[in-house]
Amino acid sequence: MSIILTAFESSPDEGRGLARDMRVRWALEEVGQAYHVRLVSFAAMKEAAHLALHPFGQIPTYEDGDLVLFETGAIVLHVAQRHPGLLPEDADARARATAWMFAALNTVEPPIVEREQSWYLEGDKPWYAERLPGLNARVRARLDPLSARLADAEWLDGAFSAADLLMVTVLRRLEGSDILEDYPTLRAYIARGEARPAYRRAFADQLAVFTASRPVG
Ligand code: GTB
Repeated sequence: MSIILTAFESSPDEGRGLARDMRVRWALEEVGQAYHVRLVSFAAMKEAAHLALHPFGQIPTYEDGDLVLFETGAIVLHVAQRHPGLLPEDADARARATAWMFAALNTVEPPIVEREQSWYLEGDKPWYAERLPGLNARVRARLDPLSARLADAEWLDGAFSAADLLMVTVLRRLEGSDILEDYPTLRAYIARGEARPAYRRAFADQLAVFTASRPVG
């Protein structure tokens, strides 16, 4: 039985590892599970075969035998529950790590995505310059307490866990924006995540998809 993920055939992030398959690749690398990737085009994602795996026609999906999952939070949690290495053994510590997983996806990621999408969709509109300070403020309202809470700690709650994996991938979506310049603690936290061997393997694999899709010459 082998695990199969879906990922963009041609990712708009151009190999920067910002699409959400990166989280699942990283999780599987952390727990040492081999997987295959099926690349899908934007058109194929909206066709019946893919919609049977993902009701919203998105990537990533996860297949393992008869089990089909969508939503990266659910997939990473499933991987972390099935294999040692991404969640603490202690029940209370596991519950706290799960809370941080939800915090990454439900509390920290939404304003980051809203800011990013506003740039894509409205960046050329006359009102965008007026809207940007509000978008930035909502991102900072999450980064300020997160940075304060992390302080000198290496990871969110004890050892590295699925919560850090999700939080680092969420924060990476700000890379290249000037916002992170004000958060050295979070920049160092992201760098610690990116330095993990499992992250590097996952990143190299998704980059190889982009490199292979580029025309030669
Ligand atoms: N909540 C779902 C999850 O966590 O799995 C969200 C899944 C999702 O948004 N998938 C995106 C998708 O399939 C790809 S990752 N979009 C196509 C569609 O909805 O039709 C989001 C993403 C896309 C591109 C970049 N980028 O270019 O930097 C970053 C993130």
